[in-house]
Amino acid sequence: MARLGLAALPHLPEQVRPLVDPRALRVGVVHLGIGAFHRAHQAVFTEEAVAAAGGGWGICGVTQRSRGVIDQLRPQDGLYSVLVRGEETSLRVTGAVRDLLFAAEEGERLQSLLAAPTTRLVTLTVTEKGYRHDPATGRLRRSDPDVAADIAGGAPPRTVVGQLVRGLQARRAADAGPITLLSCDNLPSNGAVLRGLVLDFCAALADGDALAAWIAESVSFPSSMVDRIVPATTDADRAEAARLLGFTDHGTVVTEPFRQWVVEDRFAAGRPAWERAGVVLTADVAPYEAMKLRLLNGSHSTLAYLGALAGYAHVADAMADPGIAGVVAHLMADDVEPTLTVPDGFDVAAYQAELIERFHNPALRHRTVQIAMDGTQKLPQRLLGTIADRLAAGAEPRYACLGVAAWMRYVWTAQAEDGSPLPVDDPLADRLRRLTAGAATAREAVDALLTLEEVFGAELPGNGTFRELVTDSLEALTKGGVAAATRI
Ligand code: CS2
Repeated sequence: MARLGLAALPHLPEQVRPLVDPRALRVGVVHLGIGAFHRAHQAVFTEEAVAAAGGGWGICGVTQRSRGVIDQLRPQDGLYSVLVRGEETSLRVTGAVRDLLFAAEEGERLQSLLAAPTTRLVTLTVTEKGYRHDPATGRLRRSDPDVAADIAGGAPPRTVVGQLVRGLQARRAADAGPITLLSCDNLPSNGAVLRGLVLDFCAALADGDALAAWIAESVSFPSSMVDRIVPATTDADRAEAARLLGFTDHGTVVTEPFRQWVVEDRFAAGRPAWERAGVVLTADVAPYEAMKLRLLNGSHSTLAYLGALAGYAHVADAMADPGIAGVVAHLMADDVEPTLTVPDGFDVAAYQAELIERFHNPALRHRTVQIAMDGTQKLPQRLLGTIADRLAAGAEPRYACLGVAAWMRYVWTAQAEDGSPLPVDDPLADRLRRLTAGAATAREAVDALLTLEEVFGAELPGNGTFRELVTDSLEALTKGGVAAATRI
């Protein structure tokens, strides 16, 4: 079977062709972190916006560490299909990605692209750990060897913040005009966090003050909330895409029907007409962000750790366990909901019901260990904020604390209840192993892990109620397993 690419377009069934002519689309967006999520989310919205209202908003997708996506998409002229799995399955080829770049090998090209007047927007999905910040404080980790190398002028820059600052430096020198940097990662106030990190980096440079002053005038950092569940693509997904296309597609991505994007409308140099594609453009993203991070991602992480420990490979299998499903429902309604400021006219109960339905989607094979990754970078915004708010209100956030305890059990034992190994994939994995190596009891494991100040902050570990709730849950998980701990 031939491979997808521009030459295949005339042979594709009408309903699966891109909405725009990829050949006619100029690059105006540089996207850092072109993984599956970007391809199933922002790229799709952007293509629809261009189809509705025009504009040179083609995307140059940048990948950081591995050539994987380049090798998938370059031979396909940037084309790939999005396979949507819900009650029915549908597929369409996206034509928004017009160029690809491997940052580790093409540092100069990345810098020129960031300095080009035609580039007016940079978007990012580099995952939580890609920001190289302390999750508890939001500050740049200057002790990180890659960050230190980038500050010292190493080329090409190895970190995302280093790439951005070097690109902005070149843009200022070229007098190429204003630009917007739009974070699309699952972090609260992601725009403000990115801005803070860029300025932290500037502050470490000899000529950083002038650059920081130019950034204050010329660069905007809107926040955004992104939502679409995008599990890793499987061989079965690729086979299905090939069947529907009549061509092989090495870059296909699989996702659910639901999609949402709420963006703070503060762009220094224009933007695609995303509102034509259903994006919500608003003055304040914060309430949406908190809702999504605490309800969806907080539940997701809790489900992932409890599910993986109990031996469930996929989210939908874990949701079929009444104990785990009960914990998720209570976590949302009892612990998270009272902490939220719900946007006017928003039905938060319906939102929760919809989330539960999305988690049950049997057509999505979303692996629990995929979500379990990088827990130290995810817990603060997903569960610890909820816990801190409820404790301050005098309440006992039992279910959120059970989520934290499940993470502890996962990283402490690195195995499921049936003894099979679980991967602890985390930038702090070595620290986690060292901290818990000597723990013989649940209480010792809790005491050891709560010393991670960059995750738990300085105050929360000193709260006795928190410590007891987490310890009780970890004891229940240790003695009676997930079944005992989730008996409500
Ligand atoms: C998940 C998210 O992997 C994870 O940590 O919780 O990727 C989640 O699927 C998305 O945020 C949904 O929008």
